[in-house]
Amino acid sequence: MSAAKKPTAGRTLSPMLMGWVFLGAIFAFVGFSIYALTQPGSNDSLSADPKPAASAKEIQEKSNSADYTKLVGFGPTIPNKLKPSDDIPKGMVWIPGGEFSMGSESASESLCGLPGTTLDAMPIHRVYVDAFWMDETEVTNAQFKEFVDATGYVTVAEIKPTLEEFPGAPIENLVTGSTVFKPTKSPVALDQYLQWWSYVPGANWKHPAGENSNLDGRENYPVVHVAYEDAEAYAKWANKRLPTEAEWEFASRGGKAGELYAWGNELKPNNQYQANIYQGAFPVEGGDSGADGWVGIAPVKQYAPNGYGLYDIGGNVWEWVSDWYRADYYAQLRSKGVVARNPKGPDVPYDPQEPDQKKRVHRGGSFLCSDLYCTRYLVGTRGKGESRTASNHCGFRCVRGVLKTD
Ligand SMILES: [Ca+2]
Repeated sequence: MSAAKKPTAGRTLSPMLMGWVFLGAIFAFVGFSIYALTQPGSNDSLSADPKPAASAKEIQEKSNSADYTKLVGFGPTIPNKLKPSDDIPKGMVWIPGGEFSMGSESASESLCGLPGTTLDAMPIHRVYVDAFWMDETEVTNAQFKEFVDATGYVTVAEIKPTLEEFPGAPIENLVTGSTVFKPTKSPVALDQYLQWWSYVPGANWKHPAGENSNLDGRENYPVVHVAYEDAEAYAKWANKRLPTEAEWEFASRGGKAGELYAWGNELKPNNQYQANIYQGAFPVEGGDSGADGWVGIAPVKQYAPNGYGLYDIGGNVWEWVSDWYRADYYAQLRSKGVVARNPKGPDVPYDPQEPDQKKRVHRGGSFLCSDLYCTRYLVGTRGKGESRTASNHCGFRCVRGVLKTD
């Protein structure tokens, strides 16, 4: 993000809205996750610990004595032993909770053509989360429609921007819409993301590509074009909530410890893709070969679930979690020298690259992530987005907490 792309407060709007002179500012946060895709993790103070990783036994012993901070690398995942009741909520799976090592490490960066992918996901630190239920899939269009039909809820992308939000904008430019990926006609430098994202008038969850598109045949696709508050409203209606970042990562690791992906350490075990990501020249028209079976977004449940029965926990669409984003949050937790218990994120958001924006964390990566460009389907890595900004590659799933285990 160059200094010229000064961030603004509020949601993403069209260049038409404020005039082209503000293009940079507007697209500075059109690209919440674009931004996340393109930018190094952020804080230079988050450096890798040079010490070699200890054995799992050593880490477990140290972890039990709350002195694990003398060690680096991933320790074991120690799930709670409590079993779920027989009353399984529809469409949810049991996540036992427990203690685990959270984050990513510098070695993972070698997997990504873009440097800095894991910086804000370091250092690795020990975390404990209670047990909970989690939606087995991202919330679908059909599920979101049930919510809207029952409540009359209107999403942020469907609300006309006002002059109060954007003082000085020409009246004719105050139009509803959202951010849509548009592949480029020819190869472009990957540091110019404005070239493949557009603010599309009329785009919203019911019209994902713009006003002439609809959801016919897309009932089982993840809902997109939802801002954080839209996801939160759905969760409340469903008697659920959004996961914390720690809950999300515990769940996504599927009971395993320190592996690169939600499904293991190989991107394509037995030469089979395990998630809907992007293969080929990014972001060029026709560049995505769809070798994983899908070009663009896919219906839910097209790939095998992870160890806890979660589908598409990597790839397909980014997922909102409830934590505010701070680039140095993991370093803060680690510096306390104890296992972080049910961490809920920092009290105040802060992204040093766009300090005026209030961002929440995104997790999981999307159908636009590739080894050339993003790789944030790496299970320990993080994304981020301005909380009122929606796009066609970000959705969510919910959780329901049921047990206290301490
Ligand atoms: Ca794909």
